[in-house]
Amino acid sequence: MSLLYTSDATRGRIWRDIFAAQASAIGFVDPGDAYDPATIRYLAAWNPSADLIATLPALEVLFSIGAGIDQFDMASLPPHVRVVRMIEPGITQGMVEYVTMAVLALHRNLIDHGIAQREARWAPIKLVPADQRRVGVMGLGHLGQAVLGALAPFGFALSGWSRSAHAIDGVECHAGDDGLTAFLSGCDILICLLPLTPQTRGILCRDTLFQLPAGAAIVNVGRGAHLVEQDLLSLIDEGHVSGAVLDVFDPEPLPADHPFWAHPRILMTPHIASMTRADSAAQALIANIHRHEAGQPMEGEVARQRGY
Ligand code: NDP
Ligand code: OXD
Repeated sequence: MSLLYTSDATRGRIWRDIFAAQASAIGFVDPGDAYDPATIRYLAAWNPSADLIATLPALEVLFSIGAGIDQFDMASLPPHVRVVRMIEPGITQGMVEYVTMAVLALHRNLIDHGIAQREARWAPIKLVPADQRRVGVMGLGHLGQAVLGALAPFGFALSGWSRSAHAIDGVECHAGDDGLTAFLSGCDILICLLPLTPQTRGILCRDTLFQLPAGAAIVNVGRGAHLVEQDLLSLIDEGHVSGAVLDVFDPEPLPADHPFWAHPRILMTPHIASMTRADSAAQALIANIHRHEAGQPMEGEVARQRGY
């Protein structure tokens, strides 16, 4: 029984050593090894081709090497193959750090101060106390809840929105289409931590962003296709949205002539909010394979028909 790994070579070398030391019963192979495709029960990959999947008759589980699974071509995957997203402490820590940085930058008016600096203009802005700054998270999953936990000690007024109802201490929770308007109207800073599904594609559009209070700002760390770019640009031009911190784009890399690059009210990073950490991810993967073999639920298993 083997795991086929088809991603970054540096991480692959670390995983190979960890599997050899801690889970030698699971053979670890990559495309450079001579292996019998009929022995591959597990595939760890970012975006495996349909051609590769077709060569693996014994495939049981497809593990994403990242937290998202929207990159998978589910149609090419036999219905019995289980799909698992990556949940590991490195991804969570990275996301918590990034969103905290983005929220504090927006809360402390870094976009306006940056514009003033480039114009050599001394322009103090009155502080808004954190308890008067309303911060809302779309997506109350593994990462959304971790981010809310990290923001709580600053004293922000926190809220969240998800598909099903949640109850989280210190967070005003909203759910479903019926809860969206009330949620949006109470977000001075809106963070998108949704998975990309047919229901969430384009969710950050004029219709929703216009329901934010005037002057609100957004942080998109979900997926680029959550955002309708032209709608964001026009709402910034109109002054309804004051700025954005964007880590994800559609497509990636973003073309060099895209208006986001030079926009004074947009802070951009190249999809680095968090990254799978090699050592802790290997442990998470091994633990999930053991769970699968023991007939237990795997952490991060995706409901394929739901899309996340
Ligand atoms: P989870 O699956 O744990 O959580 C998803 C959350 O989104 C759940 O709360 C779910 O609701 C909610 N949701 C899903 N669909 C809808 C909908 N139609 N309406 C309202 N809420 C919805 O995901 P994670 O927290 O692990 O990850 C979230 C995303 O973050 C990833 O899919 C990926 O796109 C992105 N990401 C980005 C990274 C980066 O570097 N920029 C790194 C890692 C992840 P419910 O709780 O009711 O099921
Ligand atoms: C992920 C990502 O899904 O990097 O892990 O976006």
